[in-house]
Amino acid sequence: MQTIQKHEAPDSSVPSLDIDPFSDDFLTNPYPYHERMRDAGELVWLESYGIWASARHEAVRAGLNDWQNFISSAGVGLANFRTEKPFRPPSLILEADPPQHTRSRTVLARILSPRAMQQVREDFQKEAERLVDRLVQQGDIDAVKELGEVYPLKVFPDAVGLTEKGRENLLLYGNMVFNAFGPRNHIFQEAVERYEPVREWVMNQCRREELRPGGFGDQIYQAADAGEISYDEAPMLVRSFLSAGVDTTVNGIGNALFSLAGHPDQYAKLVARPELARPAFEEGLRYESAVQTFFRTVNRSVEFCGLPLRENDKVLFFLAAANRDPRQWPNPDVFDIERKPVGHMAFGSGIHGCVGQAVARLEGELILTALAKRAKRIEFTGEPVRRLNNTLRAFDSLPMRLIPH
Ligand code: HEM
Ligand code: OVM
Repeated sequence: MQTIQKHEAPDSSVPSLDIDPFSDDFLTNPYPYHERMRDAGELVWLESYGIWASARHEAVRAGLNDWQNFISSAGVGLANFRTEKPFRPPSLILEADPPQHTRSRTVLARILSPRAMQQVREDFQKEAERLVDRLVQQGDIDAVKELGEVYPLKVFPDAVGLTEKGRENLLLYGNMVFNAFGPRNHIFQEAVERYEPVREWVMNQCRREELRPGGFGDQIYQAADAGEISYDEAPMLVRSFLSAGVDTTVNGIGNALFSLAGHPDQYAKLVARPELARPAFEEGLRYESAVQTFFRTVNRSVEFCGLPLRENDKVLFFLAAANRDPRQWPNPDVFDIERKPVGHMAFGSGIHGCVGQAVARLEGELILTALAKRAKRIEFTGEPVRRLNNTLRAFDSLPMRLIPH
């Protein structure tokens, strides 16, 4: 089969924009660019990489739900695995289509089911309370280094069944994997400079001998024992947990703390009603989406949003732009923890919609509840410092003061 790289729009009537969605400027403040893309049309052509971009809520939802035409097995980043070498062996769930995807998904979805969440909830809650107790006593904290990173890096690897030693590798690995969905720009290059030792550590943790019996990781091997998946597939699915399970919640929590500290009226509402913690975390994900984008690859010629897409075209779906589409949300740029943003795209949609979302929500709920019960106010004490990532909306540092009740 001959595959041809296409870098031209199909014809001159296509709305075309000269925007680089992976430039420092775009990643620092994506929102004005999101608006330009949404207003230019349901589907627009980005000349910078010769790709389609979808930034309206309705189109993002429709595209992500059409897995037959918009496939994942050719990669969910800029690279087309049919013509370019993947950054790492493809994920058996994220970068797979049915029937492989279905097999992997069935196993991971059971391990991360609501029932499983009931079983880990107590441990996750104790850790949240212990950590926030200590940080509120401390008062001045870096909400990224001391809270956003510390909590997920404790509870999730504990639940997977990893050893304590070397867990910081998970943050480096996630940062690399999410950068690798973008182009090979300076952000990617700087992140992967020390890839090899991190990759080696992560792959070693995926071996059954390294995983505590009964933990989420070992349960993947139990699925292999039962014949649901092969023993070759098991370590790769543990790798999925270690790739997607930490940086996402680190930044989900970090972004929620950023939004709450920047909107003291909303934090006050949370203090008055700590039961708003879960919807507040959800609104945080809508308002500052931790995962900003994912790609799909066009499987065969298809019309989408009235435009002709060709086999192998790449489509970039802007989850974060969909989450602020005024066609979908009243006052989308207002952070309102009582909004209950049903239908947001921060976890994706359709067959690939985040399989770990119950874990993410549990962590977010428990951290925000613990904080609301212990700190009457949270205030910035310095400038937030962003960490640019080709896919994640992230911070390196959030200097904050936690003021006790
Ligand atoms: C899939 C976001 C937490 C594991 C996804 C997708 C998104 C996403 C947008 C869809 C990918 C696509 O459509 O191609 C997030 C966010 C999180 C989070 C914003 C935290 C706030 C987690 C956690 C895990 C996890 C805690 C735990 C293991 C996965 C996996 C997939 C996935 C394995 C692939 C699912 C599939 O392809 O069927 N996530 N995620 N995620 N997520 Fe999450
Ligand atoms: C995986 C994987 C990696 C990164 C992200 C993700 C958001 C999944 O290896 O399966 O989902």
